[in-house]
Amino acid sequence: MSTFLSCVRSLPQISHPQCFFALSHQITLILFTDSENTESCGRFVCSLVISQRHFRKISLKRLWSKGDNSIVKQKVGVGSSWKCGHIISAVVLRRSRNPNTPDIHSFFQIYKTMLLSRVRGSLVAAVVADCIGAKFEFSRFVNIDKVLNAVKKLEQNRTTMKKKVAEGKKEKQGDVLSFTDDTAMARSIAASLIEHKDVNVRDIGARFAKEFEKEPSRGYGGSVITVLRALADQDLEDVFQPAREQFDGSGSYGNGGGMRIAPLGLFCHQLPLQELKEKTVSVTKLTHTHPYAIVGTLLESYAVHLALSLDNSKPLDTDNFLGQLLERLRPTEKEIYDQRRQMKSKEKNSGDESEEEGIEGLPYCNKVELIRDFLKRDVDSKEVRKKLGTKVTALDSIPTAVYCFLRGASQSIPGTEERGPVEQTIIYAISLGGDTDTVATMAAAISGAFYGLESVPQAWQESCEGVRDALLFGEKLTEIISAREVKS
Ligand code: R7I
Ligand code: MG
Ligand code: MG
Repeated sequence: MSTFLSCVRSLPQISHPQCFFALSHQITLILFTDSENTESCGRFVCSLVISQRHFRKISLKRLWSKGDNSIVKQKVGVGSSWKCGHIISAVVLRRSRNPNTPDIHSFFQIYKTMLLSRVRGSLVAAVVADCIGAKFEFSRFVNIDKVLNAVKKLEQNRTTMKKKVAEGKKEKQGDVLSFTDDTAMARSIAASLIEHKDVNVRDIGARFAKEFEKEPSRGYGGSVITVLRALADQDLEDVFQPAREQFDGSGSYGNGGGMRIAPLGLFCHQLPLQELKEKTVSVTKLTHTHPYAIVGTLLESYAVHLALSLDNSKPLDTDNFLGQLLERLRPTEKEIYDQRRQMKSKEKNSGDESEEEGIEGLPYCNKVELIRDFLKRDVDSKEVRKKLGTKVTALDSIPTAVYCFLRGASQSIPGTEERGPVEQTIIYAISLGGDTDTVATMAAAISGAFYGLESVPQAWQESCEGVRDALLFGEKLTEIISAREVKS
């Protein structure tokens, strides 16, 4: 048994530090976990196994009926070095006579392949949404038809080009849409995470600055450029200082934190939520210190992280998604505002906690509740623009991105019925107008993490700058996620 367990331990880990697998008598695979992510993790593994058809799932109830917890533990040989918590899922690996039955190693290989598709799906969908959305940013009259015409044109161009190549004519590159600041900054975060295998704010700040210096006309926010110039100073003692000084010390509440955060949400796959929260806050504070920008960025990183963790073998349960999102967001939003009030009152040295000007209640949670209501009825674009917003400010765009993802997942966007959910999400987000590249990129990052790369049309991928890099970043991030050492 001990040789057997050490063999199990050496398997590519499924990457949650508190997630362990044990194999008993080479027929039973049981997932043990103490983590807060147990449910989704368990469901994901079960569906993966079932999808292979060589395995038969037995319910927890049936397992219990065969013995109590201690017997199960004993049966699978769980030793003291194994963290065994709440058993949330059990599957039986049936020994098949079929020589093609995947063994445990190919089981993990399948898991990795699926993860790769979803990590890449998120990054690539975000890039194409930024590229396609950029053309419409702040243009006054946008609607579904205009966006559909633009994507159809792009698709036709690719078809024509392929035809020409097939006829032996010389390949022309065709029009390639450029990405904007949203992608430029997300790439910096992805590249830094890959190099350092963790968040290194100084490095991310330096990359933001270098990227801006190299290509300043990618459409950066009006005020953030001051911060980016200051971050170029390698001797800067406190990297958060320039951002703190924005807007007379209140910090920017633009959506620039949220538009670039997806790689971090993916990177933190199956890490504890606390880590995701802390890392998101520090990356945001490099440019945006206003609590609205911080909470908005957290909403986006939580949404990407959650989308990646959910079982995508069945249609998304939008109500459940919102419920889980709110469960994460509510304590976080309260905590961020409380911290800000304490900081401000300390600054004033008054002793009592004064209300931060303009911050009342939990506006992000209220907007997420509004999304729940919107999904239950047929809401027109005008109402979405008015109540959720499509502005450059975080509070008026990040919840909108979550809504666009869920609306696309519900496949209820008129005129786009024949298209998949990622396409619908992107087209719909852009059709709302306003900050089109940014709302679309944030919505697409969530959607791609759930539906995977296959949901992003090839023609779109071939028409946008930066897709090849996104594929590469996706591959490297997946390697890091799946090779993460199990911490005991
Ligand atoms: O947030 P940020 O990086 O901008 C991102 C947006 C995306 O749409 C990109 O596609 C790109 O177009 O820009 O840049 P910031 O300059 O920090 O914020 C954007 C804008 O929000 C600012 O230029 C201000 O107009 C507004 N803003 C504020 N206005 C008043 N008071 C942000 N914070 C404040 C504030 O505290
Ligand atoms: Mg932009
Ligand atoms: Mg924008």
